Amino acid sequence: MDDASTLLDRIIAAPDLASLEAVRVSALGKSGEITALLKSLGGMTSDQRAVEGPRIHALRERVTDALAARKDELEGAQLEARLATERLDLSLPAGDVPQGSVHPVSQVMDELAEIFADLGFAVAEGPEIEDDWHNFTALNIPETHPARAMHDTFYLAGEHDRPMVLRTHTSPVQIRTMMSQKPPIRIIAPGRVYRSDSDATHTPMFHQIEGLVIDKGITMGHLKWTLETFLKAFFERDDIVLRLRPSYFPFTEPSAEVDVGWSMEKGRRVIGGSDGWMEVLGSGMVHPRVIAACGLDPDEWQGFAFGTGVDRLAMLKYGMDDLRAFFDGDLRWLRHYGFSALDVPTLSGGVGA
Ligand code: 2U9
Repeated sequence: MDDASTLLDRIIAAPDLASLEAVRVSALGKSGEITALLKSLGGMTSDQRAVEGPRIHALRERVTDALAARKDELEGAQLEARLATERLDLSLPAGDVPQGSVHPVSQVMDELAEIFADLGFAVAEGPEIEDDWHNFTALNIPETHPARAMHDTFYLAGEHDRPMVLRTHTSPVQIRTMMSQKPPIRIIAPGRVYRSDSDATHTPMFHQIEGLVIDKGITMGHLKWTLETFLKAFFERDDIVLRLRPSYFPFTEPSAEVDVGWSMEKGRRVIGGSDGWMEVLGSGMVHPRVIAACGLDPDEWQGFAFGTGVDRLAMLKYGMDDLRAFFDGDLRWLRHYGFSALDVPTLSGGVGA
């Protein structure tokens, strides 16, 4: 078995893939050693072939296996070497490459998720194309209700004569959550909503965030504390004063619009202080009919809900004055108002930190 041991030694000693290929050709190629041995079988007597045949075939198999094993080893080593040289330190600043920025709406959405996570709220999501039941009926807005017309709904053709709608608010997300999860529930539902409305202060698509708490013994007191704590953390000020004004929404009873105090600083109106009032949120106690529509007993479970526009919150916090600029995709605006991708909201240190 001299042929075998030298061949196997050469295979094991092959320093790289090219040398290994050379050994393979010299053994198994057209004029290779093993190919020649296989060819020699044709000139043998049947007795010789009975002895030599199995020996030569076994040799070919051992050499083939050894070649495959060495190939695996060399390829593994080659990959390791490549990975070692191509290692990239992602914490280093990027070089002179075009840099994108985080849109203020995304930044504010992240900040809101962070603040409400600290208060024990989970983020819930749902479809933007909704059916009429989840967007309206379950929220105590029946077909004849004037609020349907108020919402300037975009209707889409649905199946079986059931029109679908582009959700007019994120409230259907809370309906879906109440129907699929057992209370207690503490969620925020941020996302895109659509209304057929377009002027200086309205765009057909805008961003909302709504919150919902369902538990036993929930009162307006819990609502007011939650909104005050949230606004203090969001505007990063302690002098936030709230005023709850009675209002009407079909899905809450009682309902309240939430005004926050503002003051003048360097000629600008800023949130905080009490020179005047500005409406920032809508809110209320979840209507017992909404709780019942989701299959829960309103005598056992109560809750509060609130909603506001994310684009408007961003404008108030970062001093932007034109809502339409949010959706123009103007790079100069984004460079001015956008945030660095590495500028992660830092509120996780605690609300008000
Ligand atoms: C469920 C029950 C109740 C969500 C609420 C408001 C009040 C509200 C507006 C603010 C400005 C929308 O962006 S805006 O136009 N929202 O005033 N939203 S209470 O109430 C709910 C939601 C879901 C199941």
